[in-house]
Amino acid sequence: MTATGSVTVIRNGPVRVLAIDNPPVNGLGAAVRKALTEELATAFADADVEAIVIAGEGRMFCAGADIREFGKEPPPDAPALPDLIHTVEASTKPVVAAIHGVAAGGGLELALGCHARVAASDARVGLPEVTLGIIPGAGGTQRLPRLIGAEAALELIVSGKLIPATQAHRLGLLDELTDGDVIDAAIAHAKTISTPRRTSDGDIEAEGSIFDAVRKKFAKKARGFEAPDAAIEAVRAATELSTQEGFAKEREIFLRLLNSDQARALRHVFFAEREVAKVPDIPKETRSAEIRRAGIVGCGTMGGGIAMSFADAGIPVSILESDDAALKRGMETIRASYASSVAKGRLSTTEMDARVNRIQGTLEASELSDADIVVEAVFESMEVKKDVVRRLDEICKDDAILATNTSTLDVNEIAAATQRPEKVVGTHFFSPAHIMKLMENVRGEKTSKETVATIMKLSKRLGKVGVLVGVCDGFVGNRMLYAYRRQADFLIEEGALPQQVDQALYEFGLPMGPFAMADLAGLDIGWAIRKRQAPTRPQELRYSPIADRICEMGRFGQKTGAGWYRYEEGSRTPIPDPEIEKLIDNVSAELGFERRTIDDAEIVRRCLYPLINEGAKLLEEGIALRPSDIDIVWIYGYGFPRYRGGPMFYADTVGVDSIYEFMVKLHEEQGAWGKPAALLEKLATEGTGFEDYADRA
Ligand code: 3H9
Repeated sequence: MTATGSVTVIRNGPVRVLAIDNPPVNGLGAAVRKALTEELATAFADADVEAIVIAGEGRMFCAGADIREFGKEPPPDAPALPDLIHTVEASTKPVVAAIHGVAAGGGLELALGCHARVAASDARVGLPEVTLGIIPGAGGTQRLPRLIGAEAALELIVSGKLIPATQAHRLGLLDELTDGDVIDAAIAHAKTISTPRRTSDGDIEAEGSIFDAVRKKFAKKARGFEAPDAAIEAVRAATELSTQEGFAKEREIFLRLLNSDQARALRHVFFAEREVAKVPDIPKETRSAEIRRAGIVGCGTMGGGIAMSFADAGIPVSILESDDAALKRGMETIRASYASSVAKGRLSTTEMDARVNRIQGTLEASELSDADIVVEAVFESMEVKKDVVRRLDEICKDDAILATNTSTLDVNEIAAATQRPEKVVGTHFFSPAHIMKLMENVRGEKTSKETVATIMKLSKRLGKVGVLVGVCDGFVGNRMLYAYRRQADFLIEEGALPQQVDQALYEFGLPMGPFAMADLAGLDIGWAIRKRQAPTRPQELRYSPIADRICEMGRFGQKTGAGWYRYEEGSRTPIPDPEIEKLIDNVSAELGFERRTIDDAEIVRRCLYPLINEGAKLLEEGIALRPSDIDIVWIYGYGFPRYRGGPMFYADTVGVDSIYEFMVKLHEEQGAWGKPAALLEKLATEGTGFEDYADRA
């Protein structure tokens, strides 16, 4: 890989200003590190230079190490970042960081090596390394605690969050804030320094309890992640060892994590999150429509949540309902949801009022006539949806986009019910829609490029991650979910229990297993779909009757206090139920299964490999654009553990060949349910994986 970037002398007086110039984020790649080392040496040697300011060109100060350099062979050229920062800190001439935009990771570590930090008051700073599966590896875990105390440093490093400059200033991380020119302010500040203050000087102490406290605080968010614990270990070293020993300890941990599976997976997700917004045949310059007003049809759970997403993003929205009582109920749910955010301290009353005021409930369809987009969120039935879009087509202005929030239906058929199929698109929100970040944006055969560009941009504006997918039953997420779910049902017929399947998948890293998830979502909708599909279900394929029997008992999940589990009054904790175990035993006997012991590893393979196989089919069919898009769908829509990189990345870590072999066997046992995807077979035969496939595409 060619190292890019340079360092420019942008002001040349007694205070020399060096600016990192490596668009788009001034990453500290090898060329930048070399150039900065050379410019510093020149400035140190120049008797006319009394002090130095380090700044960044363009949008920000610096986003840290160049992540693309990680894990590459041969390793990048010297100087290494820690050495460069030691050089800065050791300078006998004052060095000041002038921070605007963002100082993140190695960028902030560089600033910590400076003798003072001046920042624009709207800048953000932080050490997000743990989000990449590593720890700050250029002195951050040793210098930051010495500067702001171990407790505050721990919080910043373990959370991985970027914080506003104002907060960083209060913590003592930044010496000065300015609303004016940050370089002018840094030059003025540099002139006031007589003796450089080195952040790494001296020892610090900390109460032992702070380490456990932070571990506890982040336990839920950090479950399964290796880096947060490693970061705690590094900060503890800052409080127990000498500075030099601490630096060595930090480096050792950093290098240990750098090429771990988790760090590779998290880097993959970092780039996947950015790639997902790019649509190969739709260039960035493609015209997109401006969304000033939105309309929603249907004030149920989905409609209400979608309306809140618009209101949260500052877009006024009207919700249409046909029934006055349903509208009142829906609006009340919206208000209650905002009020609960206020009660939890997540929202101010003023902000709640502003958001509620942006949502207008109406019984008059004509109120949607000036909306730039209308999202229908009515009952999941082709006839109902077609009828709604047909009416919208008549009411809405000519250039309005008509979006359908279907989770399974054919968007082409829905589009064909209108005179504007090029303006029809699927927007599959996930429930609860104002919280879940995923939007599957479904491109129909006739959806125009402008409509796609508008929707992808809108997702971002709504604070969502939009993934562009093609038309098929269940799109990407749910189609893969069917394959996963089916095997979970079969496993309990063969010998496992719901709680064991759920536990194995929870241990794998999912937020909950399939049975607890079904109880949460409600079992009745799936039951209705299965009943509808029953006449056309291929009789030769295996079918598990257990879910239907549970519904026949009137158990629809949490909302009825019982489903796959039972629930105590007012509690959401699933309790294994002997009645269900008896039912499972009976079904096993009826179907002629001799129940056997099934271990957790088998459960994970049985549920996940068919899911991955379905992902390969989606790629083959062009429904998903890239393996990494599928990973994003599963991370954002279903809580697939980010540190495993998503199902397709995980497949590569397991080895596509072993997944293929597994599917071949399942095919023999289960017929079409186990049929290996042609792409899986191809990659297995080649001895490659989904990453190679993506690189070639
Ligand atoms: C580190 O520093 C380790 C050290 O402790 C120790 C070393 C020894 N490298 O996000 P955007 C690309 S680890 C390479 O859309 P925004 C990104 O892929 C690093 N590339 O912009 C995208 O490319 P493309 C710790 C990077 O304005 C483009 O830049 N630092 C890097 O929405 C624009 O990015 C971090 O974890 C990078 N470091 O957000 C910070 N950063 O155009 C990571 C970005 O081809 N970065 N790119 O798709 C961020 O969090 C955000 O980029 C930031 C700006 C908030 C800075």
